[in-house]
Amino acid sequence: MSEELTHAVIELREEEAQKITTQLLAAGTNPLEVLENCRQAMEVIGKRFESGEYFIPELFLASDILAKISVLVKPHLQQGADLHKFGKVIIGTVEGDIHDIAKNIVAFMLDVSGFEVIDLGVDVTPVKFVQAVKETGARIVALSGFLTLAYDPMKATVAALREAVNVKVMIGGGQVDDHIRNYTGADAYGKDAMAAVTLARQWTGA
Ligand code: B12
Repeated sequence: MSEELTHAVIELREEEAQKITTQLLAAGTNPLEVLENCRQAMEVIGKRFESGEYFIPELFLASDILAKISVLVKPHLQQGADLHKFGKVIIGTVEGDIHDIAKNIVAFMLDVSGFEVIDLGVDVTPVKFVQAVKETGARIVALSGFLTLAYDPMKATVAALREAVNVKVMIGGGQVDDHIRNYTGADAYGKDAMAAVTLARQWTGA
């Protein structure tokens, strides 16, 4: 059944994907498993894009399907969770980059793990990150970026934050790794949404 979900997402069958998700959740499937199916589907979709089988409209449709599945999954992950008790996290895709599927998954996992997430969206300038920290008093900033061209804006954002406020900064997305973390001066790099949650928990003692 859960492979059927992966398949429906890969084939961009929106209604079927939502129907299977509802059935899986009603049958007590672990919501994290549902998200893992979506991640696997995105991996295949990414490969199809790279091989020229899928184009940009297909990627937008995939992103829309994932957003709808997230809405269905959210109440199941939040059961019993004490909402937003662990503090605020500011998240955004850095300047010049508009990839947000992964950023939305990270924001979603932080949210359902008890953090108050302030999502600044995509193509976010260093100044906007600094302003948001000042306005909200958040102690953690999460930067996402998929383009090689995003590394310099990440570095500039970390520098602007260091100069103006006292926050922990994590980065992730695409080819980001520990070398890029070193280059940008961020405190940590996380390979996926669960790594983001683990880091935020460590930094807040949650
Ligand atoms: C979907 C996609 C798009 C969609 C984005 C839709 C959207 N709303 O996000 C669209 C069509 C808009 C797009 C546009 C472009 N894209 Co594009 N895109 C992709 C694709 C196929 C998938 C990326 C994705 O969403 N993966 C799904 C997520 C869920 O995967 P994930 O990485 O496992 O996610 C986890 C981690 O990244 C991590 N994470 C992410 N952020 C963070 C942050 C923190 C703090 C932490 C801890 C963790 C973390 O957690 C996530 C969840 O577990 C990739 C190819 C690929 N295979 O990756 C190319 C890719 C990233 N794109 C690429 C390019 C070049 C572009 C364009 C420039 C194309 C063009 N010529 O117009 C434009 C960019 C425009 C811009 N200014 O940004 C290149 C980048 C190459 C490079 N080295 O720079 C890639 C690699 C494709 C390729 N091989 O050429 N793209």
